[in-house]
Amino acid sequence: MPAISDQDRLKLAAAQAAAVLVENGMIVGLGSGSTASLAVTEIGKRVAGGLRITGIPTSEKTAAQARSLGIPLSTLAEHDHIDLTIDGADEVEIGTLHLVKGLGGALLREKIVATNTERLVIVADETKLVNRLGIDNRPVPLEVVPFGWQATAKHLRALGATFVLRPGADGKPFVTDGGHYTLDCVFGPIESPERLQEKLDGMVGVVEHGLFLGLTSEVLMATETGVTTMK
Ligand code: A5P
Repeated sequence: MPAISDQDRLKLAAAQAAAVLVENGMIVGLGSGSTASLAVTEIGKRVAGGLRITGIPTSEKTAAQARSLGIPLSTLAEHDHIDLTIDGADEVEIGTLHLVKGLGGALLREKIVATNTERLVIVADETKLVNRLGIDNRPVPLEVVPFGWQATAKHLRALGATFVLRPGADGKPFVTDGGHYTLDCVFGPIESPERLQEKLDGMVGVVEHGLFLGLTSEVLMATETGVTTMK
């Protein structure tokens, strides 16, 4: 078996700490990305041991993983109130707990699930902690409509962003579960995420963006000294 990296060890610690928060009878949002996937595995072990929950997956990949573990799944059509969602993040802003999400390619469904969740628990390792979103030119992913995406990109350029149209494994544009393209946009350090959110929310062609503001209930942050809860 390949040796587990330090970062993977931290991801696992956060995932395990989150999985124990799941209780019998809960409707549970199942996140996407490598850290959330470890949490799904842990939840799967508990379901195999008799825990009864219903999962709402945030991506086709997570749905497939959950099915393979025997986690019963449903949809927002059946359950529009989710008790607890466990998901990862690409950036966690210290102080506000604002997030950037979407490098894993599932931000639209993740945001729909997060918005309908009572308690959003983010699992992350310390590499995700930032003083300001967008620092070090980290990108904010955007799901955009393929039709006329170049025109949408022109408006993003006017906001001062540089961007990359995310490629898929086949070299063609990556297509999300919702059939959209992803633009990974660099805005630089984001002084006012709220102002940027307002601009992106109002931009035709942008389906959703990776700024998750005011949605997080708590972050389970794994560091070398243990997992701390940030609220
Ligand atoms: C998926 O679209 C993302 O929002 C992930 O939650 C995020 O990219 C974190 O992924 P990792 O846990 O793999 O870093």
